[in-house]
Amino acid sequence: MHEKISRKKRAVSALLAASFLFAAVFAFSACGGPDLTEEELAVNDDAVITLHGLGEEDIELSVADLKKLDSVTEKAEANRSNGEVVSVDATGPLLDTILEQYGAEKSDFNTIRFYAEDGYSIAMPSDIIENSDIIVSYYDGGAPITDENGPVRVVVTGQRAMYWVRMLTRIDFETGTSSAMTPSSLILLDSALPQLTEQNITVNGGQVQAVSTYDLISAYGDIDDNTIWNAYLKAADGLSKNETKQNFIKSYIRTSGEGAPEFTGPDLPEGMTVRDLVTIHYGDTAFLSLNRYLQSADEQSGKALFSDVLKEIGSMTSDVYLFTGSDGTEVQYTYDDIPQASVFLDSAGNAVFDPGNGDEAVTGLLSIEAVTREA
Ligand SMILES: Nc1nc2c(c(=O)[nH]1)N[C@H]1C(S)=C(S)[C@@H](COP(=O)(O)O)O[C@H]1N2
Ligand SMILES: [Mo]
Repeated sequence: MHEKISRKKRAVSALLAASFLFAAVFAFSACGGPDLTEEELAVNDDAVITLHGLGEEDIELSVADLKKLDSVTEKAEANRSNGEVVSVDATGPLLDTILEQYGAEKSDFNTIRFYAEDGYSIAMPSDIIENSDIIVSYYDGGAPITDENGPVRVVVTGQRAMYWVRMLTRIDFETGTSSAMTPSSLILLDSALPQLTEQNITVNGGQVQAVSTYDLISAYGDIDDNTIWNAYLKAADGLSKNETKQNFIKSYIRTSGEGAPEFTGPDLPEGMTVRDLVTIHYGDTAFLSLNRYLQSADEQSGKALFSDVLKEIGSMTSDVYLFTGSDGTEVQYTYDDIPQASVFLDSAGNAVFDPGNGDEAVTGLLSIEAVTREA
């Protein structure tokens, strides 16, 4: 009798132990992601990313190297430009942790640019660098990141998916201050683009009409200026991008259809295009789409004060400005003499400068130049 009970007891406790073990294993695998062997977890260990700008020489970091650093695991979501949601459960070191190894920190840099295997690249501006967790992830959902997404993906919590660079190959750390935001001349794209040769280019299998940025800069900017490294693009929805000169110069501006003017090109990955361009800054030349600017800024009056246009393109401060029309007309005004000056599009779509003092307007306004710059 006694023996029987104790045998039963033993059976019960064995069952309890087994179910406890089962539950524990189940719970473990549920939070640890898929059950993968060491070998399966290590498939990408030899993949390498390059860090440029942290010292004299470039640094090569393998996935195996990344795994040796303290890591975080975060579930994150981001919006694609088309409204869809990208979600990940990312594991990897924070960019801060990587930088720490080299005695650097995020705030040392003005811009950090990420490059991918497929030609995609994006510059991250300093406000995003400062205010977000940047995870250099090697696992998604506890498993190595495959195909189009990996082996390494940048995940920037709370920021647009365009910063979540898949197939990461290289990170450039740039220290130079962002120059170029104080132009000395402004070109109106509304007048400039029609003067240049339109080309038929193929983008995503479709034909579009576009003007090459090389032609645009050759005609209105300084194509031979070797001190220019970047172009700055701003769109009607507030999106701003910093593009390498190299990528900028080999691309195009689509001139018609929805979303025009659009920065695009046959060789530009889809995610790098910028629709509804309002401004482009290239060296000390600024380009403005008056059409897009008026739509985004002040639909009611249909015109913009000259002083607001100056603000939009960055402080192009001067005592005197020269206004030039496509037909060669030139007028010059002292800033203080034209407080009511405005620009607008006439019914034929021509950009017009109205000095607002009773003088004749300039129709087909092509450029505005700062003649005497304030010291
Ligand atoms: N390598 C690479 N990464 C990229 C892109 C790309 O074209 N190539 N597109 C970016 C853009 S614009 C978006 S919206 C997201 C889309 O994320 P998904 O490809 O996971 O859907 O990836 C970003 N990362
Ligand atoms: Mo995107």
